[in-house]
Amino acid sequence: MRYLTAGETHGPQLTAIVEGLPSNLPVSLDAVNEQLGRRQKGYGRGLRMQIEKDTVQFKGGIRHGQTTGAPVALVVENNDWKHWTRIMGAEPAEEEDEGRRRIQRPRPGHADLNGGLKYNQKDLRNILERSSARETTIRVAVGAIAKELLAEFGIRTACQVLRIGDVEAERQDLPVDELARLTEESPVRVTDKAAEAKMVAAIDAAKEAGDTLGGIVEVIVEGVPTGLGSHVQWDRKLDGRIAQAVVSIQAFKGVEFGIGFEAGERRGSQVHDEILYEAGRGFYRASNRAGGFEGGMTTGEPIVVRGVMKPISTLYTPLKSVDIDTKESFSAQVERSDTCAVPAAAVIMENVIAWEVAQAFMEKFGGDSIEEIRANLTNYKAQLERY
Ligand code: EPS
Repeated sequence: MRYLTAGETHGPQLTAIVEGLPSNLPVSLDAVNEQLGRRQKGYGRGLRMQIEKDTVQFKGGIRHGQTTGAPVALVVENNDWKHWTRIMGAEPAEEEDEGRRRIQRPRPGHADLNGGLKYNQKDLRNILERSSARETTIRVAVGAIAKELLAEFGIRTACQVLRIGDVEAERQDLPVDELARLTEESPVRVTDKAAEAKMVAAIDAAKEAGDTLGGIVEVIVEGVPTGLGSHVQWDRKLDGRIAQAVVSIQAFKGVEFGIGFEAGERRGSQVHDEILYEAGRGFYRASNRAGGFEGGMTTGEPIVVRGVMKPISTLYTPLKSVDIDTKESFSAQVERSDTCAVPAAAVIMENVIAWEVAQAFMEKFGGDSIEEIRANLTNYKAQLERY
């Protein structure tokens, strides 16, 4: 399976084409819109989320609520486009047109300067528009379909926020369904109520100061069969693919599995998970410090991944930058932005990981229809029992 996205933050729409989905997968507008709605929520978001009410349109590959096996085309329109038609229109514009809202002061931390140099663009808006985290809207729509595919086979996902700025939430080891239910009720996607209040206060304080906050989020995937991914080739290791997907989310700077970076501090005996066996249950691990992976393959224990998001780079108290025309030092351009998008980032990470797991699932059990995949999975489970 593969997909590509297109579209700008203030363009008419975001688009994705998803190739390789099996036929007969039930997909509903409501299921995708639910994920889009989750992505829009969270304390600390800016004005843009009040303009948008992200809803998906199915433009190909889905008929009467099910996939047909053809490429699935997804569209999310930008409500804000109506204010940007002259600035962002595809038709030629006069060079001097004041309405272009040209950007010549690159914002530190964004793609602006590197992109401008690389693509030889003197209007950095051409970089900003595509590099914006708005693009995650359509990636979440794709991930929502991946979640539907996984759910068909009993694989479920959830996310939680573990840190915003200097406030850490207590991590509870909960089954995914309960974690999903509890975090959904929280404006900052935590289960720890004391931390929730402190996080809200920290976001308010950062906003007051014209500053931004990052944080750490976690995604858990339960019900994954043993043996997704492979040790035999570097680019087939599923933990490696998930790591790439996580760091590809705008503003993400790092990723870890299970106990993660703490493994560098502990002795081996305090890191590895002992193997046990029980008739009926099969092989399992006494603990899950590995976060669900050994040798790039799933162990059958829950996948536990954390990602770190840096504070959003657009600051209302801008940092120093250099004007690309005059080469003089200036304060960077201020563009509308969010104070904190960490709760939304958790939802994005959940959906991009759902895609990676679904892709690996299709590589292992892949068939052209849900029925064929189900038969392959049943056959594999029987093989594991005979092992
Ligand atoms: C976003 C939409 C954007 C920002 C944010 C994410 O809307 P606008 O730029 O029109 O205000 O709110 O993007 C960033 C802060 C960023 O740095 O990319 C969204 O839909 O999530």
